[in-house]
Amino acid sequence: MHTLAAPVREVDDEVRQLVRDMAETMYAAPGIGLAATQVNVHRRVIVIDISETRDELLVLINPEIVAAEGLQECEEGCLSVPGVYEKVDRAAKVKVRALGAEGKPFELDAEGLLAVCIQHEIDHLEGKVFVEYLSRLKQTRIRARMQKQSRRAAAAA
Ligand code: GNR
Ligand code: NI
Repeated sequence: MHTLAAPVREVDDEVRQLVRDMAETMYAAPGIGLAATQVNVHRRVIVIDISETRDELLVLINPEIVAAEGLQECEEGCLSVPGVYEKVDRAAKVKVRALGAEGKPFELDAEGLLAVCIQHEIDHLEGKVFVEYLSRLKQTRIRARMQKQSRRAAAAA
């Protein structure tokens, strides 16, 4: 979870398959975004779908935030830290440059939840999880709870 993802050199069949698998995992979860880091693939690949209808898949390969402005606070959750929802400060607007599913470069201006999600997913690629923005005390509590849960899961297996 704390591994730095490497850039994709070429959007080939393998990368396209990864994107398909990640989209399936995100929709099944269900979640509004997924970084390759979360499926233990350390490449700079993100899928996002914040639509109500779950049919607006956004694929970001080698994403870079090229501009950011303002501030917003949003309650975030993460598939990698189940059950934890906490407010995090993020940029209100971001301009992101990335390659699409077919390897074509594009730029996107995002705000609101989409901007939050893009920042959350890019953090995953850098080995960062949103709980790292919380206070030490909250992080300690979250860690203790996750350890307790994994001990329970191990005991039940
Ligand atoms: O499904 C998710 N919901 C969410 C809500 C608020 C802010 C960020 C997110 S991302 C999360 C899925 C996830 O963990 N992606 O890494
Ligand atoms: Ni997450």
